Amino acid sequence: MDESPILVDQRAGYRVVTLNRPQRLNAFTEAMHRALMAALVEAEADTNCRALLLTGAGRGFCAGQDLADRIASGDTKPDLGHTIGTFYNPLVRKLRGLPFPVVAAVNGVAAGAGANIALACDIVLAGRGANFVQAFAKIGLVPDSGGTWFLPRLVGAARARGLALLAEPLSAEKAESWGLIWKAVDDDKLLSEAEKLCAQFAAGPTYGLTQIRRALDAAESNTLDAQLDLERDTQRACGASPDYAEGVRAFMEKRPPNFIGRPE
Ligand code: T3D
Repeated sequence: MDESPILVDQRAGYRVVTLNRPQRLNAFTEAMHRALMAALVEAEADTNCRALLLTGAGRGFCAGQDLADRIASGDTKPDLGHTIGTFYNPLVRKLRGLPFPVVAAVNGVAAGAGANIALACDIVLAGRGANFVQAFAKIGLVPDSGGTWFLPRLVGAARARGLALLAEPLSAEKAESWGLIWKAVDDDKLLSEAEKLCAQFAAGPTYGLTQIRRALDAAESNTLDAQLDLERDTQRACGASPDYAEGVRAFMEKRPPNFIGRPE
């Protein structure tokens, strides 16, 4: 097994990024944070990259913060606000702001920040053997990496409270039926299904797709009035894009569109 904490594989039009500390269920160390951020920045700078697949090596997706690093600090009180501000929050912001869709392929347990980083992705697929655990309450913490924001919005207040306060594992199938994730799929089909989605996105109208994400995120805090204005402005920008022109032409000519993925 490669020792690098993050593996990057190039595919036609997208990248597969794998969290690679399987012996610790891909728990986050500073080195893994830095390598993951570098991989995302590099993908963002590559104009040929039009989707990203995030998954984990081994039997887990990600077990959140590596707690061995916390015990190592002994009696010294760690400043968790510092690590959240330096690593976890920038990671969630980066995932949410990438100029292409991000697909999480949750291949096993997703715990603590690992669960919420999956939820920050645009589409979450999970193998039927996977589960999601808001493990924070078990160690006296609160759901971070956007957990307190994502959970009530995705599953409603009562289920969000139950998940956060009880820290019980939620199976992939229940996560799908609760609306926490897009789909639970057979474990042996997880990667191929996620790659299929990425290939679809990589051939899609990338600019328009990211504008959909932006509009849906804005809707979380906008009034209907403000959202209608945002839809008008976003549609104006999308309507001026070459992909819109191509999409309409292709429809009228009864052929598949050939999108370039850029706003101009
Ligand atoms: O600190 C900050 O900067 C603040 C930010 C916090 C963000 C957070 O994510 S806080 C939450 C941290 N994560 C957890 O509390 C989850 C801890 N892990 C677990 O509860 C369980 O391991 C799982 C439910 C994820 C999986 O259980 P299971 O039974 O499938 O596996 P296991 O046997 O517990 O784990 C396998 C190995 O991975 C084991 O090592 P060993 O005994 O084989 O040498 C275990 O210690 C290790 N491991 C799992 N999670 C972590 C970990 N090692 C370090 N840190 C972990 N988070």
